Amino acid sequence: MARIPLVAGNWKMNFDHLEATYFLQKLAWLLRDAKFDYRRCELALMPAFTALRSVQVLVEADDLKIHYGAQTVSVTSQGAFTGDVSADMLAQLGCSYVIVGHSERRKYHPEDDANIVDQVRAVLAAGMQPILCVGESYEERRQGIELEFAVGQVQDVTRDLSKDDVAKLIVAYEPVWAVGTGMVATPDVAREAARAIRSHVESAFGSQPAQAMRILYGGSVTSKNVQELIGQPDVDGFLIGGAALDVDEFARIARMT
Ligand code: 3PY
Repeated sequence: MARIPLVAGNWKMNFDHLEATYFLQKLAWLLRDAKFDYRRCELALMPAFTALRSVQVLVEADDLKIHYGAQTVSVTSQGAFTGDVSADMLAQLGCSYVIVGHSERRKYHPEDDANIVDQVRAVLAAGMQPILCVGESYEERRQGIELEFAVGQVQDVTRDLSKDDVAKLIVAYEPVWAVGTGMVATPDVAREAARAIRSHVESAFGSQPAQAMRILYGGSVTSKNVQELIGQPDVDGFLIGGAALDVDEFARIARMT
């Protein structure tokens, strides 16, 4: 089964709504100029909540083929949860994706496995696709348990999901030691992790969801390392941090993927 690669920019807490709009306009212009084929590679941007409506307006007005989504979501649908944003609110803004379980959310917010499972369910129920982040810390890698750890995180989240839901899941293998550090996984490391995750899904849910599921690599991706990473079987694209804040660099990565 051919999987269309996905290049998703995780803007984290950067860009207000005007900067987001400017970035998107320039990106669309750069890609038009380069005759970018959106059917060959899907693109997505994940702005802060405050920029989502401006992104939606621009995407709809200019009929842009660029998808967008959020960086986290509430596990509840409405009510007295100050500061939270529900999955339905995001779906209403035209979001296609929601990042779930990013290592920065796991570190700075009380997002444990149970909460992450509930976020995944909320995103799926609202008709969007979760981008589930998994990956080991430096310590787990040092102990030689990195694959067990990353696969274990996928296992914990998918355990009670249906085959159909698993097929909609996107997994981003983002080793914590590579997030925002400038240290990128070698192509071998990315390939081994992606293969281990897909093999687990295949043995737990069968070949159809395993072959449908896109597995991204994340962690210090730039145009300098993207080509050898995308050449790895089972790596279906990227979740990009710092390099997604530079529109020329993001367009370069999109073209190289
Ligand atoms: C990074 O590359 O720093 C990321 O966190 C991508 O999500």
